[in-house]
Amino acid sequence: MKTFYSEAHRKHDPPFEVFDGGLRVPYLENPDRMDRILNALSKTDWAEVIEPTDFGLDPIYAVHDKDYIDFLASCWTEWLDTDARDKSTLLPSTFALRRHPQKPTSLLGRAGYFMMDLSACIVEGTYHAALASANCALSAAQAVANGERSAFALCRPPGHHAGKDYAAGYCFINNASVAANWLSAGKVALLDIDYHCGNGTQDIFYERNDVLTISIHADPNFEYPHFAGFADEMGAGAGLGFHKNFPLEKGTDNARYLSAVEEALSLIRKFAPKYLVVSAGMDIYAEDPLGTIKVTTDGIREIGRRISALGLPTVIVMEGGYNNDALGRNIIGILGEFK
Ligand code: SP5
Ligand code: ZN
Repeated sequence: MKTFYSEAHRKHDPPFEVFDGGLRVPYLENPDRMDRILNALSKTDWAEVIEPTDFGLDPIYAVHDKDYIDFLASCWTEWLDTDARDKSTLLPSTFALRRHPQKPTSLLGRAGYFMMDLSACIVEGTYHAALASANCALSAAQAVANGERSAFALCRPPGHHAGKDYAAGYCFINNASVAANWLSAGKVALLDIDYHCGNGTQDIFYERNDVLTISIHADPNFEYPHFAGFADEMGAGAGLGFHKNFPLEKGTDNARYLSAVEEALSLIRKFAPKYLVVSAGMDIYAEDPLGTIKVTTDGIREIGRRISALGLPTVIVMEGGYNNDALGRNIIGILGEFK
């Protein structure tokens, strides 16, 4: 299986993130995650790791607002020009609610406007890494458009929390959405199995009927991102009926999770897309430090088997997953069903 991967992610290595209560913790979405996956892939006889192609900015502007991408491009240099005492990561402390915000011009104003939380930390290498990550997703989409049955985008940073005009939850550019939009000359289904709701993907496609978006995740009534992912959010305008959320309770086991997967797959069959994009977060794993869902490695393999049985040309995009010891084995579990 073609796996698109760039070393550019290594320079996106924020020193910390901030949890609820103001607790500074080491950045969970760290470069070691990729090493664990690369190591596991290198032990298979079917994974071929390839550098992504550069698709330029147009496919990114097609899903994100230009002023947001411009902010990502210039904010680090601007941050170094400020008189902040600790410049180790750009992290604002004031955030814009999307009620009647005035578009700010200052750096910290824009940071608070274009960022949703305290885990989308920006450092010098972030923008370059985010572009390379999006190019991995686009390259995997191109491989599938050219006839591959499946391809893997080994993306870091991940993407599914990034909306049209904001970074959130370790995500800056919505890789899976960029790929799905690039493929959307025909109908595309995007299935998000990350533990967290794919709020950014939901935001991007909410009013579109050519991309069916489905997210299976921990109920936002108790889990991040708190403000999206509820069952009654089903799309709007032309997109009404083309978004589906499956909020799940704490402790969800393999059987319950797989029943949500089956419901999602029957919606996809009915939609009859040309391509499938999977936002593959491995934080559904029972031993994940951020998760509360109890899917095992066997469960992850079974999820892969059932998605693969759709028989659709499929782009698998890396999202979250923070139990680094289990990450390689879990990714091999799902990818192995497509090889
Ligand atoms: C891509 C992805 O999986 N992003 C997840 C971002 C989650 N950030 C919010 C973290 C909330 C931390 N709550 C602490 C619970 C520790 N047991
Ligand atoms: Zn997640």
